[in-house]
Amino acid sequence: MNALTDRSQVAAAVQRALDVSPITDIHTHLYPPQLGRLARTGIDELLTYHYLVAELFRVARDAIDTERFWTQPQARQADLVWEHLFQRRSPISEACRGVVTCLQALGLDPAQRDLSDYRKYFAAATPEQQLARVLELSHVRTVVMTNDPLDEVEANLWQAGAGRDDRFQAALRIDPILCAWSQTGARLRAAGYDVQPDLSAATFGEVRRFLDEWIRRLRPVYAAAALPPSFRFPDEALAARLLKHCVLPLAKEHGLPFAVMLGVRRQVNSTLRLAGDGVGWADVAALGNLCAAFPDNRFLCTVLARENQHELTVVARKFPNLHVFGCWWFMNTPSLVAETTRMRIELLGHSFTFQHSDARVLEQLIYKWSHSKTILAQVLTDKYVDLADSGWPLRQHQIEREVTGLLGGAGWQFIAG
Ligand code: RAT
Ligand code: ZN
Repeated sequence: MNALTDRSQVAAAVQRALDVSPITDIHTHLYPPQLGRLARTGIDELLTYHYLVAELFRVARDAIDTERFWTQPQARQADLVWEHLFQRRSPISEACRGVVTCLQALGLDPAQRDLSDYRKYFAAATPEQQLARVLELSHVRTVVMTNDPLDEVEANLWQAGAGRDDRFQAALRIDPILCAWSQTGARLRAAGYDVQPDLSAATFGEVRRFLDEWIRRLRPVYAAAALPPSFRFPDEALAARLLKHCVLPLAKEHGLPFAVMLGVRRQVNSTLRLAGDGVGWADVAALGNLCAAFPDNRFLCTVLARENQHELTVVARKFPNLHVFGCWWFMNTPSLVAETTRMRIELLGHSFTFQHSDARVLEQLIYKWSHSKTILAQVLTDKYVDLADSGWPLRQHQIEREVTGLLGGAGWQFIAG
């Protein structure tokens, strides 16, 4: 087979690889239909996505009272988002454009002025049908959920024996243990675990027992926590001690990677509720220290601040037990995805997971992946053309293999150990 040489051939080969590669979405907040209202879908969910709610309050500060907004039914909240962000102005932000992309991909007319036809369209499909349709349109084969055993609604469903769906893999999320120990300790105590606020050896053992039970119940592919910019390691703070004495030894025992999501400042504006979290610069050196102190553990990492991306990529070069993934949340913005992906390829080759969607609403898989893939196509084409210009023979099958790796294959390999 002839090597691909000119730019149009390379671009076509990359596009084909992107079209045929199945995606593993390594971090989402999606759930299978049997988890009932946790499995969000439809136009009202799309419009009340917290990324859009934050934008609504920016433009309708005088017209909408924040407290009153939260007391309104979801359909009314969606009407307000539609009116202020989609009717009174062009929906040009990334989160707004995402809704437009979804409507178009689903065969709905984005120019529709009222929401009732969209609502009818979504009401006509069963959750199972809609799931199949969206997975097909987005080329997503597997999604990794976010499973918090301290979320009462979710925990009750699993404890009641909610059925599993192979397309949805679990991730054990433990933010409340690492970041809110005083409340979480009290809850664990109430649930019969003999934990003390001071974190004695016996307490570590009890936390471990709790986590162990949930690992056996959920069979997660990794454990994870989002950590604030103040996180340090080593450190005498609770999060660092819990990680050192409890979480990481347990993760090692179960062969589970631990995903560190660095740089979130929770509730910088609590009136916005879920939309009220912000970003701060993280101490990426702490991650390197973790990788060095626990060489037999595997770490996944994504960082929220643009300013931390370069350091994270360099740390990944130093530690083969670290796998970088995705452009997280505020980083999932086309200009930042482009620069971050370009840099990661230049420093790491293909040894990272290009993207995760963070989708909270099923249909978001469509836009988050199609927007990201457009960027990956541009970046990869440039990089492969540079390589061809240097005299390297490029082959279609090789490009396909590498694209499959970037779209989740490399992540699976890392997770599998
Ligand atoms: O992107 C988001 O929706 C955020 O609210 C968070 O869920 C974040 O991704 C997280 O996992 O903490
Ligand atoms: Zn998330």
